[in-house]
Amino acid sequence: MNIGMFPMSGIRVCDTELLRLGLTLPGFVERSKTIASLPSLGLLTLAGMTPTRHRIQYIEVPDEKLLTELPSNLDLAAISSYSAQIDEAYALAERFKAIGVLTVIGGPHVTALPEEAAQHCDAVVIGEGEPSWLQVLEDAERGTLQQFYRQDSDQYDLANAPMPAFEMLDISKYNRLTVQTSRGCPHHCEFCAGSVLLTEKYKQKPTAKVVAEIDKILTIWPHPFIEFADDNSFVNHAYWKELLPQLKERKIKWFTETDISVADDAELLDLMRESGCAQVLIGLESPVAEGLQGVELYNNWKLKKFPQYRQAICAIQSRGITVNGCFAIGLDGHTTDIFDQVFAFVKDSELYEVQITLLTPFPGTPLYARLEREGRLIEPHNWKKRTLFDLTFQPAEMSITELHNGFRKLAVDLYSQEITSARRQRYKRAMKELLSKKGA
Ligand code: B12
Ligand code: SF4
Repeated sequence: MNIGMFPMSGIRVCDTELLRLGLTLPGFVERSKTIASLPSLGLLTLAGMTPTRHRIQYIEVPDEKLLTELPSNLDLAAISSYSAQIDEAYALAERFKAIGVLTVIGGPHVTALPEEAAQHCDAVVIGEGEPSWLQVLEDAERGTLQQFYRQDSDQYDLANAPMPAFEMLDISKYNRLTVQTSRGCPHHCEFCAGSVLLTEKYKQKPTAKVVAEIDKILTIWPHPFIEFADDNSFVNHAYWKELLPQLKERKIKWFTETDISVADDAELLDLMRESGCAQVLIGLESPVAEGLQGVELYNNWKLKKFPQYRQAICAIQSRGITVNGCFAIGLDGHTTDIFDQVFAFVKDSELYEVQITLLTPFPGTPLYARLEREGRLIEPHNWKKRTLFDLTFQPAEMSITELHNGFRKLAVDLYSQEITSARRQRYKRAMKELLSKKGA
């Protein structure tokens, strides 16, 4: 078959004022620019396990309307999207269906809402794609494509993970490539829309497979920057202590997402730095304990960790690894003081990088279900606003306008040229001092 793989790869913000501000605020656009050029690891992985008798084209779709001409002679269009671009993904599927091309879609959004997706696509893959993909191909070839494919995620082991088809990429278009070491997370945050939506179990890929993926990337990109597409990397320290010396040998630079407990292990932090870790992104979520109450649903883990925040940031950054601290603004414990509280925390804690997002109820999350029950969702099915920057719910302790305006002002204050460079300079100074102390 001729298969087209279409990742919806745009970055979206509907709030036009914020979008305009984003264009002028240095600290705000940097991370979006960086991630905007990430490829779809999901589709590359499925491409990697596709039997060689099929021919595959990989075409990124930053905006569905820009795809004026659809590729000809396709038998199957495989589409991947998150919530924000799902309407565009459905529109693309409808265009393919209209010209007789079979369509299949996957990803966390359609995993949460398979019936919605089935109104637009011939087949919907629920959950992780790998355990269903060969069946999808066989059925498409035979003309017996089913409407839904669902496999028990417990049955799929990352020890069987295929090698992603990185060779399909035009590497000149990317400034980072993604590699996944794990799926899931042992915590259960109410708003989490990451891979916990795909698998309940925390799974890890054997280190030998991770190293093999990096070695493959090295054949197409000699000095790569790797972004680990994990939701929470350092759950199993022994695993990383086995992996990190092997990364060190390969002289790469890398970034990942983790919870704060990584700071408790000095040996691990040292190994991370030696192996090229540039930055870790940590979901701090709130600079005040009130906001963390009830966020982690199993045992209030995030609230329990709150007293260690400043010390942990210091421990990580003192290794020369910068911390990108993320805050979800609008948590139920947040009042109109939250904007000043975030600003003050960023200043005192000496965070190098900060990411503020609005708390966002994504479909399939416990947060979405609760806010729906409480009648607090604004335009519950307007998926294009699930961007992390558009307000989609009624906050508990302030008005919609207060949250909206406070968030914009905080973005202006935090990401201004002056504050952004002050943060960077402060970090550089601290590093210099540290090095001179070490040298003394
Ligand atoms: C890389 C990435 C991107 C890339 C995507 C690259 C691309 N071209 O597709 C870019 C930069 C474009 C991006 C954009 C956005 N992102 Co993003 N991104 C990520 C990130 C960092 C890693 C995702 C990843 O690679 N996962 C690994 C792969 C293997 O998993 P997967 O994609 O889910 O694929 C598996 C299954 O879902 C399934 N599958 C997926 N697609 C398909 C298709 C078919 C046909 C089949 C059969 C199966 C299948 O099989 C795959 C293998 O099992 C995550 C955070 C994280 N650490 O995970 C956020 C994340 C996915 N992004 C998120 C968000 C909110 C956004 C944006 C809205 C940001 C913005 N304001 O613009 C946009 C939305 C774009 C859209 N299409 O709607 C949320 C998603 C929430 C949600 N449920 O919608 C996440 C979870 C971050 C977060 N914590 O909130 N993102
Ligand atoms: S710690 Fe992060 S990845 Fe884990 S459940 Fe919470 S938000 Fe999701």
